[in-house]
Formats: sequence, structure tokens, C-alpha cells
Amino acid sequence: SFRFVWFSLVFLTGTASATAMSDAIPNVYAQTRLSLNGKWRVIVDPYDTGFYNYRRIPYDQSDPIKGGYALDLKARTPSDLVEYNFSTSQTLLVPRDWNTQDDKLFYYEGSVWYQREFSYRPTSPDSRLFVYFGAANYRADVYLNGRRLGTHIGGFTPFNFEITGRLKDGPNSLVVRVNNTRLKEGVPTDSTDWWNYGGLTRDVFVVEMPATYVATHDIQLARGVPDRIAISIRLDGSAASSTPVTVSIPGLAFEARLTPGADGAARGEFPVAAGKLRRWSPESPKLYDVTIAAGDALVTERIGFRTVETRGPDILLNGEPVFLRGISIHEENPLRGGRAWSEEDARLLLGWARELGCNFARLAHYPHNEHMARVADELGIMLWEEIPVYWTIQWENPDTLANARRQLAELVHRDRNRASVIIWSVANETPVNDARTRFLGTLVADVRALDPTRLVSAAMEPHHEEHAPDTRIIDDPLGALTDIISFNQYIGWYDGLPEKCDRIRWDIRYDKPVFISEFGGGALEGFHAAPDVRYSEEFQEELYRRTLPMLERIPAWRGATPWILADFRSPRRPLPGIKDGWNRKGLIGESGAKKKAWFVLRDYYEKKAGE
Ligand code: GCB
Repeated sequence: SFRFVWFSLVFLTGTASATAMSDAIPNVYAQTRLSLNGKWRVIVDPYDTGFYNYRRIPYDQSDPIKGGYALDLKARTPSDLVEYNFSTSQTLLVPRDWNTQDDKLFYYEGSVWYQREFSYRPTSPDSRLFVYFGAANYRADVYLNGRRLGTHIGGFTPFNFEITGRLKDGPNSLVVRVNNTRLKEGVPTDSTDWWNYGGLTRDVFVVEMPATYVATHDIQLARGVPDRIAISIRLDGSAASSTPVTVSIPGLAFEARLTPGADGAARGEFPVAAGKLRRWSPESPKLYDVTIAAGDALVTERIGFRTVETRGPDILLNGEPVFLRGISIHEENPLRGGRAWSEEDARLLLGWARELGCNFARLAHYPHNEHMARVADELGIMLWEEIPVYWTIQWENPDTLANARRQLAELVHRDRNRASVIIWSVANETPVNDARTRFLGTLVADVRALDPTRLVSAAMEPHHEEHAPDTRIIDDPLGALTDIISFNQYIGWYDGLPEKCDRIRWDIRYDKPVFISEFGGGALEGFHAAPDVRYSEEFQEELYRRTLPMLERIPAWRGATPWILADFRSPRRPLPGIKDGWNRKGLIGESGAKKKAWFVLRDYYEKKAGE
């Protein structure tokens, strides 16, 4: 037991240092970097043989690590005993989920060890180096040259570890154990209506930064103020508190100088010449080139400026009421199959949204890759971004809350400069009880503190009372905390048939904008029948036809993101011949064809746009 205590202490310390890892480098695409995308060697490890010894003690708990795949050993003599070998193991592509690259991994949940070698020569001896991961689902344990760098938990946000001084001249071995086991205490928890794709699902880079670099930048219009740019910067490095920062926007002849305090942070609000600033909007998604210079550090960005706020039942974009013509999107490319990750994927998905007449999209149910918000900025599509606090989270578990808070902070940190992002959402369809409302209240408070410039929401649900079966009530106490009242509703699909929509009355007990974060029903692409035949395109079309007038009976209705742009994989959907492992509520089918309901919504949005 003495041994065990010692091991636990080392392990806990290790974990703590990992969670204190530096924030992911913002706008990594504008930094000096080496791509580690491509083929990696992998070992599929369902028993975690490479992680634990036969007494089930992690090899990690000794430093230097005494065994396990992290060491990336090779037998040197014919008598050596090394029971694995990365260099003769199979390969997988990064970024990509593992499920859609190898049939044997399609349903796999567990550990896969990724390994690759790289060499890197910094451009300056003072540089700091990081290894950066766009995302790894769900947990990543990262090792460089047999030394543990740390652990990241949460499948959809970026993270990096500093590796300054840790590189060898020759090839360096980078090993990552990625584990996608679903966990009751996880975020998300063990039950979701989407595929649990595992792997290094986004870009991996070695990033070279100057000794003191810009660790956070947040450059947006101040809340509700159309002509003052609020800037918040944090430098990291030995000269963080003595390096002045200049933010310039040549297109606006704007220049702001800030002097960081002892913590390396500086903030201020700076006027822009009245009448000069062209504000970002879906009609005119103007982006400005912005540079942030601090000593040797230079970040270039393209940033749009707009305000967003609410007034009674209205959502105001740049002071004008706006109706959110939206669609929900999962991070999946249905044509290729599997997780979407590239700029090209983002252009496909958001291009479809635009073709549908959308000015808005809900990126469900977890943070999508960074390209989505960047492409949305460019195309003029406003976004709702969310974290995977979904259904049955452990509301009373402090570790679960800490995990959710971290994922939220990582998302805000990454996308806080995107004009397209107007709503942060903290949860989806969670049960109404005190513990849950406290948990979500903490997230709402966090996100407001991190970013007071955007709206906060959560996808709630209506309920009804027995004596009034056709009246749908929204009185969730969470609604008192959010800026807009968003809810998912499935009248006509899970709740009666489409004609039921005609009878529904609404009782919404908040004077705030009402947003329908989901509605919809399933249809198999190309299956045609009468409108009362479930899974026919005609059924789905009828459902959309009846839902829209029902929503128009909500006086404060200000937008919707129907469920969903395209069919997506879900293990909850086995029905042979119809679903075959897909949620069929897409307006676009598995092969990319538009279903009939697409055209109902497109015509409706066209009409709305003209109003
Ligand atoms: C919901 C969930 C979404 C599901 C959808 C469905 O309410 O928020 O994740 O996929 O219903 O299709 O049942």
C-alpha cells in the first residue's frame, strides 16, 4: 500500500500539471508550424496493455516511465522481448476518425495508440515549441520521446503542450493514447444520439512561437456599442509584463496600444472613427485584416465587427431586429462518411446551409472544428456554438462540472474573435431539477464572465399539463438565466402526427426572444409514399408544412434551426432498410440528394428573407 500511495501521488501531480497546460494557441493557422497530419502508426489496444502493467498500475505513474507503449521501444537484439512495434503496425490517417478508416474499428470504443516521428529545427534559438491538437475524442495521453506531456479530456476542443527544450536532433517519437470509452461521468455522458467517433480527429501541428507570445486575444465591438472596439490580450513568456502590444487595423486606420500588467494581460476600449466601420452582417460579411504585434510576436487575423443583443422579444444584430433562418448541423460529412474536419468539409456543409437560404446555423451538439466558424465568418452565416452537456449528465459530480466548464472555456477561447458566433449554448435537453439548474447556472455565469458580448442560450423542452393536452408550456427556470428562450420540440414526430401541429397552443412564460432549436422528422432519401407513411419524404414534407405555421403562432418567435441539415450516423437507429444506423432527419440524404422537405424550408426562408 505504501507503493500504491506513492504511485497515486505521482499520478495525481501528473494529472494536475496536465490540466494546468497552457491555453491552446489562438489562430494556430497564422503561426509558424509543422503539420503532423498524414499517416500515423497505430496499435489498437482494447485491454490497455500499453497503459497498465499486469497489476493494473499505469506505467505513467513513474517518471521516467518504466514501460508501456509510450516508450516506443524496438527490439535491438534477437533475444530482446518487446511485444509491440509501432514501425510495423498498421497506419491510420490524421486527422480522421478511426471508425470510418477501418471496418474493424467501426464500432470500436477503447484505446488506440498513435505514433509518428518528426524532426523540427526552430528558426530561432529563443523560440518556444508546442505540440498542438485540434481535438482528440475523448481522452488523449500524450508522450514525447518516452516522457509524459499530459492528458486532455474532452473530444472537441484544441489543446497543446509545450515541448521547448525537449526535442532531440534526430527523429522525435510522439505517441498519443486516444481513448473514446463512453463514461457516465463524462461530458457528454454515455448516451448520445450521435456516433462516438474516436481518434485524432483534427489537425496536429508542431507550433513555433516567440519567447513571449500572444496567448489570448479578444477583439470585438463592446457589447451594444457600435463604435468602440474592446480589446483584451494576454501575453505569455518571460517578457509578458514588459512588452507593449499594438493592435492595428489598416482598413480602419485604427491603432491601439496596450501595456500588459504583471500578469501579462491588458484590456481597453478604443473608439473607431464614426461612419468608417463597415459592420459584419450576413448580407455583407465584411472582415478586416487585424494584426497584433508584441515584441517578436505577431498574429494576423481577419475579424468582423458587429453587435448582438436582445430587446424584449427581439434579437438585434447591429441594432436591427433579425430573424434567424437556421439549420442544425452535426460535424459529419455524409458523402464521405465520418467526422468532418477540413475547410473543404466546412465549405460543403455551410454551402448547403446557404443554398437553403440560411443566415444562421446551430453547430450541434459539441464544438465543431475551427474551420466552421472561420468559413461562417466569410460566408455571413451566424452561429450557435455549444458544448456536449447533453441529456443525462451527472449534475452532482464536481469533476463533471469542472470538465464542462473547461470545455466551455476552451471553446470560447478558440472562437471569441469570430463575428459569426452570436450564441453560446451550455446544454441540450436536460431534465429540469435543482441540481441541473445549478450546474447550468454555473456554466451561464462562466460564459458571461468570459465573454459578455454574446448571447447565452440552452436548448430546453416544452411540457404540458394533463388537463390541457394541446398546450405547450415553457417555464423552465433556466430560462431566467438565458438571453433567448430556446427549445427543441417534436410535435408531429415523437408527439402525435403532423396534423397535431394545427391544434397546438403555446404558453411561454418569458418576455424574451423565442428560438426553436430543433424540430423535424425522419425520411429515407428517395422513399416516396403517401404523407401518412412514416419515413417517406412526403411525411417529412408534411411535417415541415404544418410546423412552420404552428411556430408562427408564437408572437416572440425569432428563428429556428430544424433538425437537421443532413442524415448522420447514430447507433440508436438500427431499423433495417430504413435507418441502418443513421438518423434520417436530414433534409439531405446519405448520398447528398435533397429531400422534399428541403424545398418547403427553402421556400419559407426565401419568403422570410424578403419580409
Ligand atoms: C433531439 C436531440 C438530438 C436528436 C434528435 C432526434 O431532441 O437533441 O440530438 O438527434 O432529438 O433525432 O431524436
